Amino acid sequence: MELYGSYTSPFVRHCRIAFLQTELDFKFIEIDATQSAELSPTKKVPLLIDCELQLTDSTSILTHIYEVAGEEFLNDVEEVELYHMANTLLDAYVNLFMLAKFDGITPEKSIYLTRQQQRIESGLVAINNKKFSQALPLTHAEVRLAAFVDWATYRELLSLNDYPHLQQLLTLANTDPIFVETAPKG
Ligand SMILES: N[C@@H](CCC(=O)N[C@@H](CS)C(=O)NCC(=O)O)C(=O)O
Repeated sequence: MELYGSYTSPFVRHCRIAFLQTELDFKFIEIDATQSAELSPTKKVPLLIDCELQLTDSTSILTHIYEVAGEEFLNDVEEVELYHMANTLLDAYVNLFMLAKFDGITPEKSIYLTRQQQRIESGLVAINNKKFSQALPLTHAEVRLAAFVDWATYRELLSLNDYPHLQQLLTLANTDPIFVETAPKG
């Protein structure tokens, strides 16, 4: 299987973590935004190619990886909720990050970005109030959440001072060698 992506994307990181955890054979091919726009119809990373199968979203890629490995992926409703809530906030953050980077548009200049900012703040408070694993292994949703907060702190978009449970989760995630090995770089 070939996984296309960047070393910074948290969506790609989750797929790399799944490959390393399941020990399935895969080739990682680093691509930039221009290449992803050419290779993927969604113009996003990750992209997975497995013979005739082309998958353009981290959730379908993870579903495939765990299915091939014969392992479970997201079958508890609370876990599905946390996983998608983390994705909603991550999408909002990527939106903020991209608009600031490419167009110089910040929430002060955009009503919709202000709403995205508010979504992130209320979402983080709600997620921080949830209960998380106190020891490894993390659930799939917790891995997604840890990859998200690690990326947002790496990009200096988020400080975890006001979110102690998220900080604890990230500290625990960083005791997992695979999580550490896949940390954002570049
Ligand atoms: N729903 C997608 C989101 C992927 C995504 O947003 N990837 C970002 C990188 S972190 C991207 O490629 N963005 C390019 C763009 O927005 O043009 C998934 O789960 O794979």
